[in-house]
Amino acid sequence: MRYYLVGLVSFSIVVVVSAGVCPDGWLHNGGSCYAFIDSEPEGWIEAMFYCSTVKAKLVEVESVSENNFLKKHLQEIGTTANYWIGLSDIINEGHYIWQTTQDNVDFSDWATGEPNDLGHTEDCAEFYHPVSFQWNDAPCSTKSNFICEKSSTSVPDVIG
Ligand code: MMA
Ligand code: CA
Repeated sequence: MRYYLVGLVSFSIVVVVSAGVCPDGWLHNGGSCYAFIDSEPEGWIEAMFYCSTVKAKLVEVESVSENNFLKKHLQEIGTTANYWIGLSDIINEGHYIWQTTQDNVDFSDWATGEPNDLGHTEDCAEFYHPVSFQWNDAPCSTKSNFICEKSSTSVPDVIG
């Protein structure tokens, strides 16, 4: 008597990365999640710290499409408030950089005449409501709304 064990194991796993997922209350766009914080206006440094506590950064706006998405949302919610972004020359006057990543400013959307460092008191950048949310420099101690940004998590989806 002979026994033959014929094993045929066949499997295929196709992993497809589905659309990014954001925590509840965060908006998804282009690989990032955004939280618009309007319940507790903060100075710019406190806004930086708040975002770090939710494992995010004060928003860094690095492209036309990202800028348009954020400005469009601000227009849609009808706010008249200004919103801090993560851009400042607080460390090195006259040299604006994105402060969480220390990235240079390749893309910018300053309003005409900005940044003007009015009264030598303005080192922090914001989406500025009076000029359709183009960017303005303002005193970092001003209590304003702000936007936190973090990467969206991609969820692997086994489909076969
Ligand atoms: C305000 C203040 C400044 C800004 C100017 C623009 C009067 O000051 O928001 O930061 O540069 O307006 O006119
Ligand atoms: Ca200004």
